[in-house]
Amino acid sequence: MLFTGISEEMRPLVVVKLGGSMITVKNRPFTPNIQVIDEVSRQVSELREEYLFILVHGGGSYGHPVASEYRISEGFFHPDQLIGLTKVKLRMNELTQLILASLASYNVPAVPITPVSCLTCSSGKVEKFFTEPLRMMLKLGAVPLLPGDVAMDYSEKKFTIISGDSVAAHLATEFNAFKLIYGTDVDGVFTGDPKHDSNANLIPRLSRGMLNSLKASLTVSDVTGGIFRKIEEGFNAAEKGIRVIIGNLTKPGALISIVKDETGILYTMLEPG
Ligand code: IP8
Repeated sequence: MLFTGISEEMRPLVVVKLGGSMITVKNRPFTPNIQVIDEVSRQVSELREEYLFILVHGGGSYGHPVASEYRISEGFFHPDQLIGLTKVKLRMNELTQLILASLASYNVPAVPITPVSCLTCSSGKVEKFFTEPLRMMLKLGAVPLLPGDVAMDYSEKKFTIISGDSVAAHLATEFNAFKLIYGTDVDGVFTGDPKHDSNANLIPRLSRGMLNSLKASLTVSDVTGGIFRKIEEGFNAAEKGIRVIIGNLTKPGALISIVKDETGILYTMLEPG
């Protein structure tokens, strides 16, 4: 059966990636940012009257330290890495569970879906993704919730880490989302690191042409490539007509403002082309 997006009578779909930097305390292992998680849940609950949602979350201080200890994203080179798959899953399941409980407390009917069970990769990139259960959930108005995850890989890697950024971009494209929002703990993409450089300026509209100079001034900080992975995946979706925004979802009310195009909120929009 061929599917071409969600039928017109349904609410517009918003895909939100909850970045690890916003939902966890990044420099404190296995520490959630419950306040932020709860505030996002509250906003999703409010927005659900008008929009459908797919929520994707990153690893932050849960998934990344374990994935990097076992060098999972480098692929299989030693049997001792296998228990690392288990340990990454253990930690990511914990984080998913916290988000799920928060969403449930706001009466959001979220259903967790684990990417390792429904997608395969090739050389670290999503190759096949069985999305039928998600489509069926969306038709009912349920909210699929997916983490970045370990994934099996057809190349000599054998396994990899698939970033929530890739999962979110893939799903936004497949379901022809109205918006793809990458939530982080800063207002968007800056000319430098806004946490350490007071001269760094927010880039309100980012095009591919600006990437090379940015690469010289920003660093990559986690096992799945940090901000550049997000930007790269975001451009893939933006070039297919999806509005892609990178914004600060640690601010109360920011998700509602971004979804509804309210004025006064700062963010970076990716410019296709
Ligand atoms: O934080 C990676 O997802 P991301 C998740 O979205 C793991 O890059 C398992 C480290």
